[in-house]
Amino acid sequence: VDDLVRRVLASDTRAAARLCRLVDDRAPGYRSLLRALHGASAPATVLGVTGSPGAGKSTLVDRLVAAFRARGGKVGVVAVDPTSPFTGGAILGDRIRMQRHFDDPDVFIRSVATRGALGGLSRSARDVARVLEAWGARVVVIETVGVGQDELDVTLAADTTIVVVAPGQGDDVQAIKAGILEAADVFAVNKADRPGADAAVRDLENMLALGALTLAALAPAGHGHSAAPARVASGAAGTGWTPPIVRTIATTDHGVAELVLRAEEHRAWLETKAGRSHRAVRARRLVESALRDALSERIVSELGEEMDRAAEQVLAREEDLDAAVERLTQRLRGGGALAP
Ligand SMILES: Nc1nc2c(ncn2[C@@H]2O[C@H](COP(=O)(O)OP(=O)(O)O)[C@@H](O)[C@H]2O)c(=O)[nH]1
Ligand SMILES: [Mg+2]
Repeated sequence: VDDLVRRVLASDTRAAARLCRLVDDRAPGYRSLLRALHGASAPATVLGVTGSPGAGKSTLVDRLVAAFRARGGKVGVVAVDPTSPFTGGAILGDRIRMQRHFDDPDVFIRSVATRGALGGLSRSARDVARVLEAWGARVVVIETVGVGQDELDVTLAADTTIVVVAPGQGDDVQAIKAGILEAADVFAVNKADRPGADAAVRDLENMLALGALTLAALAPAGHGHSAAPARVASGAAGTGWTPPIVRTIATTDHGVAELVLRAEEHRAWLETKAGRSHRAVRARRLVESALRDALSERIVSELGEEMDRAAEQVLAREEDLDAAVERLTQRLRGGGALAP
């Protein structure tokens, strides 16, 4: 085993930081280093925290980290920052929000930025979460803005996803993208000190009562060719999971203990029969999402120039679009390994 890998597994923080940088840079050989981590450490509980910008995710993550640290054990945080390929933008604010943990050697906070490549974000976030798990984190919290499929896919790697909803940002619950709400295993209605929190809770309750949200996101994607089990029964049937709603005030820690409790209940539910089939559906979607990302990368790296030429021909009506796609697909079939 590589020396760097050995040091990460021995909880060497500097080695973990170095491996994270190799992941960021997609340095040659980094995937085999990640693979060497497989199964080499105890699995961490992965907690996703998602929601609209400004909802209070980072403030809440700071509180969650404190709650997990109070029990002992290392904690990792992966902050997904879509705004900048460099560590500017939101991360500076997040640094302030999570400041008190920066001095704690048992808390590892790492930001992941987009490189513009399709699917790059969810893959990088998963990769960094793997490094933090290998470093010894018992819990890895992934904060991500719930905009765009790529970021929502980040939550497929989480055991439990907390969706943070806040009143009074002009985004009442109805206006929040359905995809975000459907990712929820637990809802945090944050900024409960502000007017509108009760209305937000009511809206969520109504949506849940209508069955609109209960695990709906886990219906297998695609067109009926899925080998995954059917959708998990809704909470009404008594066998499934209905996302609980917790009022929180992240700035004062109010409700955070209950939020942790609900997340743990969900984690325990995952071990039940219904929970296991839920995980099977999610794992199937994770594999599909990861495969799609890998193929997208391969398409761009292997066929970039040919796509340009095909575009010219299609534009000049020298070639039919379907024919061009068929031709390019054939080229891809003859290609090499999926991993870059
Ligand atoms: N009044 C109030 N403000 C909050 C609460 N939680 C977070 N905030 C504030 O909301 C702003 C955005 O918080 P942040 O954690 O950065 O949100 P994020 O973009 O979702 O990560 C900050 O100014 C926080 O201090 C809360 O429960 N009540
Ligand atoms: Mg944030």
